[in-house]
Amino acid sequence: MARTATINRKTSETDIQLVLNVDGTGESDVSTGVGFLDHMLTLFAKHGAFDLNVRASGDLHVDQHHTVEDVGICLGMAIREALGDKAGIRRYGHFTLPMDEVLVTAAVDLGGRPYFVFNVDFHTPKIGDFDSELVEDFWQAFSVAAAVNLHIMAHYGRNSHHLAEGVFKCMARAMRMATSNDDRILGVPSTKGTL
Ligand SMILES: [Mn+2]
Repeated sequence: MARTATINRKTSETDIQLVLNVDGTGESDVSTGVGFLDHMLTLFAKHGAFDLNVRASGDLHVDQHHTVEDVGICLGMAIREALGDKAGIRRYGHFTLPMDEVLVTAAVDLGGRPYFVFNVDFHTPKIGDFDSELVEDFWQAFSVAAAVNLHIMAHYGRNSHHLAEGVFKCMARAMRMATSNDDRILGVPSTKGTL
């Protein structure tokens, strides 16, 4: 069965269409009105080998927060929907990724219970015109919407662009592992029988 999802989510703040294929090849077409978020989602798709199409129009005259957070919600909803009952998946995933002077670790459990730990210190409040703190807000929103336990930490690093990019690339690889199928897992990977 195809592990895909199409999300349409419209509020008074944002209007988002997102299409995800978990078993893709890294193709993406992303336009959110927030250039740095487009950059992050494009590399998330590439390094996760997910196909991702995102169209978002948000209240950027307020600021970027609603748009970034709501795209995180939609990506989380799409992951949850695409994985269905999660039969046969690895469930756990982790990666440690270097990005020039930055080293980031991400660990995920697709076990159905949201939890979020983010231990990344940005040294500048802005990355271009992007608010650095929105990286945390994006993944927090994703964690709740996808119902995943997500731990992200930067061991060290200086440049805020590299830190953000390291986080998204590392999450891509951790999610790629966690969502991949393990042919030794015949049902749902939980002793409780459900996730
Ligand atoms: Mn970059």
